[in-house]
Amino acid sequence: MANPSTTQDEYIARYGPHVSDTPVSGWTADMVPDELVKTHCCFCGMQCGIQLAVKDNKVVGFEPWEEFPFNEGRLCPKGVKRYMQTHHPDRLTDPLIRTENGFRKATWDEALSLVVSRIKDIQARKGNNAFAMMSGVSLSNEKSYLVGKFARLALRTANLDYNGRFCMVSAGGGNKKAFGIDRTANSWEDIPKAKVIFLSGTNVSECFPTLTHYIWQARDNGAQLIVVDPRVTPIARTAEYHLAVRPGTDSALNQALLHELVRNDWIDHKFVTENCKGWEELKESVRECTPEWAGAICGVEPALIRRVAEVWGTAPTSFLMHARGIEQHTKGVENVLGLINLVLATGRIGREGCGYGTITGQGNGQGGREHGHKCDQLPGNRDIENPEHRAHICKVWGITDDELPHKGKTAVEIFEAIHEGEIAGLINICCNPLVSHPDTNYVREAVGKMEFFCVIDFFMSETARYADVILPGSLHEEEEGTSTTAEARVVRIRAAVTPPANARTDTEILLEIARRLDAEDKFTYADNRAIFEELRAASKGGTADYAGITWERIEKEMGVFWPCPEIGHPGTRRLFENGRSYHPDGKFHLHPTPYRPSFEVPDAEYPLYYTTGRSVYHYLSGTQTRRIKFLVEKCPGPVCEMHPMLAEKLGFKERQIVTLETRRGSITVPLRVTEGIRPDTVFVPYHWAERLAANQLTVRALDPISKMPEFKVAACRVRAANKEEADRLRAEWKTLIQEAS
Ligand SMILES: Nc1nc2c(c(=O)[nH]1)N[C@H]1C(S)=C(S)[C@@H](COP(=O)(O)OP(=O)(O)OC[C@H]3O[C@@H](n4cnc5c(=O)[nH]c(N)nc54)[C@H](O)[C@@H]3O)O[C@H]1N2
Ligand SMILES: Nc1nc2c(c(=O)[nH]1)N[C@H]1C(S)=C(S)[C@@H](COP(=O)(O)OP(=O)(O)OC[C@H]3O[C@@H](n4cnc5c(=O)[nH]c(N)nc54)[C@H](O)[C@@H]3O)O[C@H]1N2
Ligand code: SF4
Ligand SMILES: [Mo]
Repeated sequence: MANPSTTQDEYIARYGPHVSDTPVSGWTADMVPDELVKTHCCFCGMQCGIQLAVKDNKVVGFEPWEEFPFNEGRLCPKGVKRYMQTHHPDRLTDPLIRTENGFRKATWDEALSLVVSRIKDIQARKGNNAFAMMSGVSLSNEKSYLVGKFARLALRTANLDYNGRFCMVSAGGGNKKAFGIDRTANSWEDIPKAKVIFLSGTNVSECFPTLTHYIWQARDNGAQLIVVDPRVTPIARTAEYHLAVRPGTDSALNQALLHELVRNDWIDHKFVTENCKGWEELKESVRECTPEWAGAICGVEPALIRRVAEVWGTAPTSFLMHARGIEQHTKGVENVLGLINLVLATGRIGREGCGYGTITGQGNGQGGREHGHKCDQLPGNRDIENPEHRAHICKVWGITDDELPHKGKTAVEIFEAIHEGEIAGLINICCNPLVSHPDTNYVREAVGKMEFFCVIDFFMSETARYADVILPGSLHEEEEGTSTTAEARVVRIRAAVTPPANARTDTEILLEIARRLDAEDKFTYADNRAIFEELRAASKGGTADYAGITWERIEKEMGVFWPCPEIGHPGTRRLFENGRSYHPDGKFHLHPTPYRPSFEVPDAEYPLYYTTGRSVYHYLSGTQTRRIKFLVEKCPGPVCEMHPMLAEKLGFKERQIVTLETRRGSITVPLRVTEGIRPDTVFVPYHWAERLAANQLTVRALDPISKMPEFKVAACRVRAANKEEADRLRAEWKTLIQEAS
């Protein structure tokens, strides 16, 4: 539990600007809200509690929700301004159909008839799998579950995948291999109790600002901090030990750390012998992996690796966390397993102050990856190819096995199949691949080749611009439901308002399409609660078991942690307390993770590492935050971070406009010269579209297990921008600032 004695003011005074400095919105007399609705922020996986202030069916502001135990009223700049999107002038409120001269407004009946006739036509000619669906986990659990069922039973296609494929799948793959379950092992309550905090590949202060509070509490309690990141992120600035690895080399570092643990016998022998499988093989795999060997690969001093191994090896308690910095690689699963090996070798899991967790990114990145959004998965985190798992879901859905499609293509593979003409139609809900998919120029070509493309969104995203039909859907605060936070706490999302004008809820849209596709009998829900009730039954007996969770319990208990198999069950804050994993043999599985290079590494032609990530002021593909003036003024567009030594070598100055190039594309951006990055690496945040998209440069190479793209490593070169590029950039930034309101 967060320390209740730290008030928001004290917090800001102490820890700086990454948390709201406007804790209470001042209401003028004519603005006093009708109602304060207790719900959660629509953005990241922290799912901070917030109260939305509602007046005349409009969200007019917010108040902190201090009783919600995770964040106790604290919010970050995005959370503070989130309400501004609800009635933003850019909201789509009517269905739109593409014509030769752009989009025209249509009635719902006309738009839906067109969607359904095109689905039927494509499927009749090319087979059911020629029509695919892409989804996203900003959607609630109810909507995620509904999308999974909708794709399989209404569209009758195997080809459904989701934007978690760009986000959580390497973590999920590693966690399932090691633990047999895919969630963080502990609730955040264990963080302040740990004496060593190890953060690998996560910029927590900018990406999960409210989680940082827990790390600061651990610091107050005497914890030492280890950070692994090619950049000196705000949290790295405060760490005792910062290992600025070369992008893509974490597995060498992890092996060397384990080598040192073995050499110094900082191993929990009882735990590895009794509770783990694969120790001898793992130990053997790191025999030659000395700090000197790893240091040369990672660009880190061997002495620092030794010291960090000692700090980790001799810690009484510890909490290790990682995020996309180590996961978005062609060896993302291996990187996850390499870190889990460090936790298991020292036996520091499953007890107070001893924890491990991947920090889930998107709002419902946890729940959304459990209930059937993925091409290989069914609700309850069941395996779509496991006959027993299929039988359970067939029973709940009232179908036979031959009516349930098998495993389909993953996200990047869907766009490749579109490129090849194998997939001819797509419904895209809650995803903006023209910004967030690797190699966006390739995606644009793919999208242009489709026979029919339908987007369900509340804003005209860059992807929606390429659609044949756009259906105006709903925001987080416009539907009842639940979401599952990064610590596996299932929380209640409350409908504060109804969708404006002619817009509809996402659920209504999907149910109506299902009805028109003659699948009405499978989708007879009275309301979203009925969907949750079915989800409970569908998840029962799976690893992500929600059977004991009800909407009432969630409200009363301020969230319930899964697994929660029965109504009387308290929920599970800390996994593995009995020393057993979720594998049938109950053992924790250790896996050797030998180092191998990234798909593309710098060479004479492209001599620098290109890596990408986030800014505190923007969210994902930016559709939602690029429209909010406050955030755009703070951060109008992407800038490239570059070390002064590199800038000097290349003859660049601070704020100079430069062009970065890889084998796939180029981007023109201003330079930020900073000592906070390795001299062989440049960093660009990815929240912008078209010619400002960082993903024009990234590579479509995938992790073989998780099919996660390698967003974090590409080889690039940088040159001064020419006049035309620089003028265009200035015009683009001006437009970005003008368009926000
Ligand atoms: N402000 C903000 N917050 C967000 C989001 C957002 O868009 N904006 N998105 C949310 C979502 S969906 C997600 S997934 C999370 C992401 O949260 P994070 O994973 O914390 O954020 P990223 O910026 O993607 O990457 C984290 C760090 O990885 C480092 N890195 C790059 N390459 C490597 C490498 O090879 N090894 C190591 N060790 N580190 C490397 C980068 O320098 C960066 O600082 O944030 C969530 N929160
Ligand atoms: N280069 C690079 N690329 C990356 C990453 C990186 O670190 N580097 N990170 C990756 C990660 S971790 C992620 S999570 C992805 C995210 O990538 P995307 O999923 O493409 O990003 P979003 O901005 O969430 O796109 C969601 C779209 O759905 C809409 N939307 C949001 N909520 C709802 C809703 O409730 N209903 C409906 N109907 N629509 C909604 C938004 O308006 C937006 O247009 O990007 C990935 N791409
Ligand atoms: S930390 Fe995440 S959930 Fe909390 S206010 Fe910020 S964006 Fe929203
Ligand atoms: Mo993400």
